[in-house]
Amino acid sequence: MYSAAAAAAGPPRRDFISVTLGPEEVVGVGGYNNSKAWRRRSFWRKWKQLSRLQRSVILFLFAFLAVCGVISYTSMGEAWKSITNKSLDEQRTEQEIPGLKLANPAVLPAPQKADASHGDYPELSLQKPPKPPHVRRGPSSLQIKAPRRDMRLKTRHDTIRAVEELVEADKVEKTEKSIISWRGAVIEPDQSTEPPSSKIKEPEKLSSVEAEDQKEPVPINERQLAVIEAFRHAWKGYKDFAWGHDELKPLSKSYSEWFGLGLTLIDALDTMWILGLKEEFEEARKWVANDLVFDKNVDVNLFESTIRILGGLLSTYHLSGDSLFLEKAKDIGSRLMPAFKTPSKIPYSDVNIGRGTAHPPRWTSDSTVAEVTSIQLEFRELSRLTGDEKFQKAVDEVMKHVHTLSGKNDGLVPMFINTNSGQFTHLGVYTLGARADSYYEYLLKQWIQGGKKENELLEDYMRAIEGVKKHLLQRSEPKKLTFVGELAHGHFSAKMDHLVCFLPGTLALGAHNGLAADHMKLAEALIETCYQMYAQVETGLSPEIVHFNLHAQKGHKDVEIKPADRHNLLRPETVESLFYMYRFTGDKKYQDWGWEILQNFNRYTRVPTGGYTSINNVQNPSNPEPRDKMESFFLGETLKYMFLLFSDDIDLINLDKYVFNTEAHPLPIWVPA
Ligand code: DMJ
Repeated sequence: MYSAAAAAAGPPRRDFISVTLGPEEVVGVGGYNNSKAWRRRSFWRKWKQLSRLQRSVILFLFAFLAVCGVISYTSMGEAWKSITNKSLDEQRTEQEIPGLKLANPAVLPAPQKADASHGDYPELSLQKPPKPPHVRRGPSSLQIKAPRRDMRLKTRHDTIRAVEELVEADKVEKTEKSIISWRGAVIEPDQSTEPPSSKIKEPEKLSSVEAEDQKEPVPINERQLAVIEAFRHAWKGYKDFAWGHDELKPLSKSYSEWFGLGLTLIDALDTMWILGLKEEFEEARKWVANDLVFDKNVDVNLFESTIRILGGLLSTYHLSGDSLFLEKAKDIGSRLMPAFKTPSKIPYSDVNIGRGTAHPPRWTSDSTVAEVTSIQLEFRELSRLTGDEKFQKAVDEVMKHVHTLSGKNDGLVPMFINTNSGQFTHLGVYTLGARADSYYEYLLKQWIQGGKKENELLEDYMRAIEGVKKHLLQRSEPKKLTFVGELAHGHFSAKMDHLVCFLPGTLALGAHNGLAADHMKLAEALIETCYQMYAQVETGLSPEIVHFNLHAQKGHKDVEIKPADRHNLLRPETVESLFYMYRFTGDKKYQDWGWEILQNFNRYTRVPTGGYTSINNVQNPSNPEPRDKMESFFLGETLKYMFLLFSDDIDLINLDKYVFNTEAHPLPIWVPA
């Protein structure tokens, strides 16, 4: 926690500050200087400084290489064709993991949208030929489908206007001092996700997602408009009462501080980008540029600051192409690295980002398994962007170590791991909820991020899902809902955290990526359960934890709630899974369920003066007992997934190009360079 006492302590150590760029590489407001023209001039100067002999040798070498290139291209062409013509099944067989029956070939009852994307992205197969070197790299272009005639849709510009009217926001667009190209505008790919500094090594093997041609402004619908309105209402509260602070307290019109790093603002950046909220984004961007300082004597939680801050900055960098966000990401990423200096290399939970020291919680030398295994997507991406492998090395080592550990139960992991011994502790308790949840999520997502090549990750994921099926699945009464319970020292408990509702989405994502078709079936069953966790409750909002009835009793519902568990923190997991399910099946019921949830958030958690609040009692519609706190993930995740769920545009964060971190920040899937 950030405290005045801590802030008053000694001067910060600076031995882990981020890479500093030369002035010519620094991007400021209004300009980006890593221009082709600059590079051309510099290259020409160097060329002219060479002797005639040196120039001749270089020219000869180029000519020689070109001839070799032509010869080898011709001779490899046939072999390459035969590889790429292999069916997906054959390719899978080649990659099969011993002991695992991996993939049933047919995965999804794919909707027409998903089919279309298959055609576009052959990297869905496991062995994609490398891209030619001229391939452009850069941020995605988003929302790029032509308006559909059969729907009452508006263009993005219409939408923004409508929302502005709705909330009586500023009527006149101010003259734009455009910081960067906005959304559909053209961003030169070589000014975007390419590492901006010559001091930073160009990533060798991997490239980012390919930039697409710019297309029509995005059509969006009434439900998406309602999400935009909700976001702006939440943002108004944050702006009026908590600007630059971690979380809004909407009732007391104040704020709470966790790390003192503007958590809500950073978490919300890419949501604003995706929703098309230009003014809000630019204002927030200014705060990041002028006020976000990591050189602070403050303890932060490694996991939380990685998924929210590092993840948020990286995805905003990818979407906007604005290198300010990459610079900030490098800064915070470097400052988090001391966490890995432990005897076992399993990171400590807490880091002082100003002093460069790290430590476990006061009462234990354990870390949480989910925390140490759910920081990988972000650090791996940071290495790819900076060319500095230390970030990826540190987090990969954790995964490799956990892969070899004993103490798992058919792939299910305990909740704690010791930072000295590197061993699991508190053995015997297995859950897909708090303290273990995103371990499973990141196994799959790292495998996807890395181009589906890292078999140990896939092996652990597949094994774990088998473990879930074997030990944790049960059906409730009377509706026979499939749910994921917990196992404690051999005893099954019918308890399920709302957090577990990430699982249907993750299973569906795996199935979409070629894993077993029965994962999709399980996803369908589980998302129905997660929806019932809302629908069977008086406010239509899920509690934090439910207990399922295993025995039919007259007048009893499937879902039972204990008094200590009946709060709702505006969590995203069910909406997140609804989004994946809709993307992959096209079944409108998932949109309708999400719509019900949004309306209930509006009914019971919206604070008239701005913001939304978590509540203490989802069972009491006449007094849900507001808790006076808006978690940053409501803007970072819940509303973002809501907006994506209501969209019919699969290019609005295309799931064959991006993988979401556990805080809903999309990061590019790597493709071979
Ligand atoms: C978020 O910070 C992340 O989704 C995390 O993985 C779990 N908890 C919250 C949301 O519920």
